[in-house]
Amino acid sequence: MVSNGTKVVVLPFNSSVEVILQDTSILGAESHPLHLHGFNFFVVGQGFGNFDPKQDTRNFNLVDPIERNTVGVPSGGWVAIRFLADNPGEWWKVDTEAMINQATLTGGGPNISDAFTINGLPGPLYNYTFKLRVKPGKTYMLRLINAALNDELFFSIANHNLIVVEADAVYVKPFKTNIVLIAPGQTTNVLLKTKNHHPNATFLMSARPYATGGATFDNSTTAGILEYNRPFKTNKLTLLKPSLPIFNDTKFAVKFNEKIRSLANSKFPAKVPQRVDRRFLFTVGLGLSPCTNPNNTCQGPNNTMLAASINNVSFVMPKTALLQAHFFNQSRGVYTADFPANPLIKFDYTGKPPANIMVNTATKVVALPYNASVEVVLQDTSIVSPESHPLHLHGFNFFVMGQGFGNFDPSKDPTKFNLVDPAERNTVGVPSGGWVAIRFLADNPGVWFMHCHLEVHTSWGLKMAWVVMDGNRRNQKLPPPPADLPKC
Ligand SMILES: [Cu+2]
Repeated sequence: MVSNGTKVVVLPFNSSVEVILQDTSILGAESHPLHLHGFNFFVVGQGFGNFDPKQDTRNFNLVDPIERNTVGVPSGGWVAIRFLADNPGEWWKVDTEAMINQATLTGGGPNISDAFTINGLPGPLYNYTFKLRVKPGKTYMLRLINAALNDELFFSIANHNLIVVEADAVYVKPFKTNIVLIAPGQTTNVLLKTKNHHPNATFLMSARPYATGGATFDNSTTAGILEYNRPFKTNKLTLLKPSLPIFNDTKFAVKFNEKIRSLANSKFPAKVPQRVDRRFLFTVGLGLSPCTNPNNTCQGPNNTMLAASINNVSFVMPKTALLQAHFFNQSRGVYTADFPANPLIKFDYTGKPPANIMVNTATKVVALPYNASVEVVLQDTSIVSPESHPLHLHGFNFFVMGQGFGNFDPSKDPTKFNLVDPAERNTVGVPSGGWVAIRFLADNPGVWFMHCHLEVHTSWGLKMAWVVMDGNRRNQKLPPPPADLPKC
C-alpha cells in the first residue's frame, strides 16, 4: 500500500543534485517518462535491474551526457540524472511554499529574502559570483530581466554607461544612464560600450532594491563582475564599485521612467490612442481585512490581516477559470461585471487615510466592447503607507500618457499628457504617493488580468480583470478552448 502526503525536498541554493529513478515491478514493470520543472538535468547513466551504487556509478557519463527535462525510466530498470539548483532571482534560505502559507494564514508580510541574485548567483559574499567577460572596444547588448518576486531593483556597472534601447519588447529613444531601474515583470535591453583599452581594473555590477512601503525589505546588494579579457596575467587589478541611489529614491524612479519614450518613427510608429471611449480611475494600494486565522491571532495592525485592493475591491481568485466562464456564458457564481470604474468613496488618496480602511472582497471584472479605447488612471493611496506598485497588464501593450505626485487632477493633468511618443509597455510603476495614466486599445478578445507585479501585493488581492467582448468579424472572436480541456 502507498502512503499519502504532500512532501517536498528542500535544497540549499546551488547544490548539485543526483537522483536515481528506479522502476519497480509492483503491479508490473513499466516505463515512466519523468519530467522536472525549473531545470535541465543531465542523464548520466541508465541500466536494467536494480541500481548498484558501487558498480553503476563507475560507468556514468560525466563528459557528454544528454541534457533534457524529461527522461524515460527504463521498464524494469533505472536512470541517473544530475542537475544544479541555480535559477532563483531572489533567494530564500527557507522553503518558500511553507513561508507563503504561513504569511497567508497570519496576514502578515512574508519573510524577506536572504539575497538577490544575478543570473542565479548571489555574489561575492556567498562565493558564487556571475562574471561577464568582455573585450575592449566592443558594444554588448545586455538583456535585463527583473526576476525578483517582491522588489524593484536599481542596477549599475561601475565606471560604465549604459544606453537603454528597449523596454518591454518595444524600441525606445536611446538614452544614456549609469543606473537602470527595473521592476518585477519588466524587461529592458541596454547597450554596454566597453573601454577602448584594457583598464587596470575589474568592475562590479550591482543591484539592490528600490523600496518605498512601510514594511521591512531585503536591503542587501547583489553583485556580479565585469571582467576584461587580458592578453597576459596581472594581479594588481583594482575592483571598482558602482554607487546606487538610496533605497527610497522616488525622485530618481520618476525621472528615470520619464526618460523612457517610444521610438515613434516611420518604421516603428507609436499608435497612441488619441480618442478615449472609456475612462477609469483606479486607486491601488494596501488595506486591511478581518482576521480569519482559526486561533484568531493575526499579524496586521490591531489583529487584522494585511490586504491590497483596486478601488477597494480585493480580488478573490475564482474556482472556475474566468476565461472559461466567459466563453461558455456561465459567469453566474464565478464573477460579476460590476467592477467600479471610480472609487466608491472619494477621499484625499495620498493624504490622511480614512478611518475605515477595511477592503471589500469580491471577484469583479470590467466588461469592455471590442476595440474600445481605454484610459486608466492608476492612483496610489497612502492607506497603510504610500508605495510604488509595478502594475502589469496581460493581453495588451499600453501607453504611459503621464504621471505625477499627489492626487490626479482630471481638469489639469490631462493637458500635459504625451500624445506623441509615450512609452509603450506592459508594466509600469505607479509612483509612490502619485499617479500614472495609461491608454490601451481593447482589440484582443478574452479575459485579461491586471495586477501589481510585487508578488506579495498580488496575493493580497491587488488585481482585477478585463473582459473584452468579441468583435463582429470572424478574426475578432475569442477562439474556443481546445477539445481536450478538462471537464471537471
Ligand atoms: Cu503593489
